[in-house]
Amino acid sequence: MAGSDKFIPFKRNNFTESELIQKSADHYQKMDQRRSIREFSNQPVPKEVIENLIKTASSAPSGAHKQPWTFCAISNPELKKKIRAAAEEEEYTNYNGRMSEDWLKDLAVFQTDWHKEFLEIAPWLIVLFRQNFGYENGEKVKHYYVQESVGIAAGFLISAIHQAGLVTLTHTPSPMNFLAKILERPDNEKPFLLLPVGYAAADCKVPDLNRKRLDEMTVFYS
Ligand code: IYR
Repeated sequence: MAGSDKFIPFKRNNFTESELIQKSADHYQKMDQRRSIREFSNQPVPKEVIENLIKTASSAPSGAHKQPWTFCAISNPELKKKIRAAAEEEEYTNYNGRMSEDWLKDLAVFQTDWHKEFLEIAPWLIVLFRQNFGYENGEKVKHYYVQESVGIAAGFLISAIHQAGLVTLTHTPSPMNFLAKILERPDNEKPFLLLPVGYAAADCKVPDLNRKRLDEMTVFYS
């Protein structure tokens, strides 16, 4: 197992109510500034930062603590070029017939198209793979709630990227199996998300979106 079979003391916090209110409000303010970014600077980001981001993502909870994920971190220009070419090929087909009229209409505000230059400009690409099952000492082992677990890890990763002062985009070129091929992943791994990571371009603009109000998305049962 990934750990011992003992229980150990949990180092708990014991904040006052006003501390809780302050801390949660501060965190909300910070997280509310996060935006999905498609215009990246090519300014390098140290590998150590990427390592810290991935370790944070892997602190996410997972079904039976199986940690059913692999993070591929790519700064190699040749690989980024290959990934861009393959993603653009799929996206070209998507934007020219594979996506419905409704879908294209819903995307209009984002002004996206099949061009994905950010895949080469961003200093890092992180490709998150989900492991449908695992291998331990060459034996297949079961994984549970894989989608949920990897989705939560992706959320942790996006949050960590923002906290570090960098930007990303949850990019899902579809279909995405070209990523498993290019990165030569084993048969238990399927691509889940592709995240370019870096600084935003100096002249970067984002769509003017609103977030749901609390009362539009919350039901209290007090
Ligand atoms: N994968 C395409 C299309 C796309 C789909 C959704 I849903 C988005 O929120 C944004 C884009 C692309 O990346 O352009």
